[in-house]
Amino acid sequence: MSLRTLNLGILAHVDAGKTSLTERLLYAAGVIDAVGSVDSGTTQTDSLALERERGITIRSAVASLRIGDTAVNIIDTPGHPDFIAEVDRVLGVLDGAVLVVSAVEGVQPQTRLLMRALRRLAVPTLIFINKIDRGGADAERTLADLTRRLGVATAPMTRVDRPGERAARARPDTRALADVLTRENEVLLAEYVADESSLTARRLRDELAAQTARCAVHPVFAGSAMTGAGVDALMAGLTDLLPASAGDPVAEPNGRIFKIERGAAGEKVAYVRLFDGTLHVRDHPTGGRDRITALHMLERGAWTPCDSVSAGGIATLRGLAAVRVGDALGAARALPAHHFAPPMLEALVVPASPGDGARLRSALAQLAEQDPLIGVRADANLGTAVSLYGEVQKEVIRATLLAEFGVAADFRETTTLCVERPAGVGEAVERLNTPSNPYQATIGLRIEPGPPESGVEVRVPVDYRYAPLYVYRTLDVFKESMGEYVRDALYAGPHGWPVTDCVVTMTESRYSVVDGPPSLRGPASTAADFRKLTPQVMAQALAACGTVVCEPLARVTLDIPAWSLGPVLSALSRLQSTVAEQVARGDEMTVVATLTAAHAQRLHRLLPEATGGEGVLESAFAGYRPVRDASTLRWAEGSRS
Ligand SMILES: Nc1nc2c(ncn2[C@@H]2O[C@H](COP(=O)(O)OP(=O)(O)OP(=O)(O)O)[C@@H](O)[C@H]2O)c(=O)[nH]1
Ligand SMILES: [Mg+2]
Repeated sequence: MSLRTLNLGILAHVDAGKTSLTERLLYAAGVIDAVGSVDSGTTQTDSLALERERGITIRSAVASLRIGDTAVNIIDTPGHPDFIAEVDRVLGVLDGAVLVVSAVEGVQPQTRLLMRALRRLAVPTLIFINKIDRGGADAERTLADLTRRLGVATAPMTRVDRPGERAARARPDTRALADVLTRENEVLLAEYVADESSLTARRLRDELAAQTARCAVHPVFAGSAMTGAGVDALMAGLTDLLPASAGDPVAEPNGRIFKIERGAAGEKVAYVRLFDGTLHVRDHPTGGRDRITALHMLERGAWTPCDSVSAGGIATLRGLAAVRVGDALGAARALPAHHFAPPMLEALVVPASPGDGARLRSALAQLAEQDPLIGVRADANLGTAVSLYGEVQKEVIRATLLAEFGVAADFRETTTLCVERPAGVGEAVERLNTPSNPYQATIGLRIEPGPPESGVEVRVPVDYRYAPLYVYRTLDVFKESMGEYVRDALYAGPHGWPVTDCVVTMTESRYSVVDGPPSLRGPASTAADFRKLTPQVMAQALAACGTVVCEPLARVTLDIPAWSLGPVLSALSRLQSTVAEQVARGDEMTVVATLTAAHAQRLHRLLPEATGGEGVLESAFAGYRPVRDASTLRWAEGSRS
């Protein structure tokens, strides 16, 4: 029997029941003998101490089970918006997904955000309406809510008896299927009109799988992760309706690292999804010197050592010291842009005891490696700043620093994370053997504005004769190293924010050697000379062009009761928002507006009062804009410049 592999993501708004559902699936498939619970901290996938304590998922976790001839790798993801970066990385490695929606709360902000991302990436997705056993559960209303608020075609697969009771059950009911499927397929519609009985159950199921695979429709199951109701039907749906992974095991290896953790001995453990090819122990899949020292695959719930892994599955790799989350392995694949907004907040982090600075920085660097969307910036004057999605993440980082690294640290107030863009073109040069230059190197740099959201581009059009190749081995290594020094130097511009959306060109480069011509004679230049001189020249070039501080904008979508439109619009105007859209739908309104990220935070806090607790806010990154009102940044300009 040949085994298919399905890499399945479980996604949802916080608390919808992803971890409970994962646990229930593992139990139903016989992987575990007893169902653990989130509330008592005994589930398979919420395994971190902090997750068990708080009852929320913080990191994505992988588990596996077998359904018939399908090996399913389940990735349970966090739902809290502060941990969206975890979901971001996982999206690119999925064959299919289950989007969980609570039958009590219905569609929530994160539900919409995730559904949009899943559809953008064309990930075939089933929907599970969970918690049908809880008081107030209404699967019919939730289904209507899904169709209306997510704007997607849904195919109901089950019907709920006794909703809201412990005894609630979901039974298969696909009477609406022909109707849903013929809407998308005219050939099927013609057959249906000619002869209703031509659409056999088999035919409908194949058509449903085909439409699900191209995200034309989303099959909707209902049930309860708590009681297990409806879970069998969902499991059948996973194998019948979602496409298994395809990949060529003899092609060149092509994989993506989507998670990194530390093993028991502190070693780096990288999780890879292998799309093509085969990896063996002792391979060098990164092109560098690092070899794979051990490979593990999940087999019926347990990580099992193996000699090789082939296309399709998920494995852990040890021995690759330099890999980071998001890295491509083997045959290069263009890295996709992030699927969600970058963090818009930042806070300074300071050690509780002054002597702990170095340990704090090294611990933060390790955390950032597990999660590259967590930016850590070190600045001689300001200390260390961490970019953030929100307050819960801040608490989690603080607790992690203490528990895993033994470093007590405090965060200062959270502020908006701004950027600086060059205001024009700036150039500077420091030459060898001149009084202002304490280093043995000549470096010239020019900085100019790049397109918005283009990041930093570094160009090093330097001839090999002007690069100290006895230090850097090859010209490419020199160029890469210069690129790194420049990026490091751009961590903080004249106003203390990271400099971005610019092109930096190396305009001059010279080194000295003991027996060189007079202008280039001196102690042999070292890498440290180039590394240390770069920030000095960069700072001069930045001072020459000047920079514009820009703050992040948020585009918010507000779903509010119609009666609250007045108070909401007046709050939006106080917060200097631009209202782009107002749509009335019965006694509900949707308002779309753009405002600064700092004001969006405030709106978030004002909303419950303005809408009697009924309003829902969803916010997305909408680019950067020059700061108009520096006071919105709180300590930003005051203590930084
Ligand atoms: N009554 C009932 N409660 C449920 C059900 N599923 C989950 N819960 C409860 O809902 C809460 C959240 O469940 P989790 O499984 O942690 O939800 P999650 O989606 O994994 O949450 P995060 O990972 O933190 O986003 C817990 O208290 C669960 O016991 C269900 O089907 N019925
Ligand atoms: Mg969870």
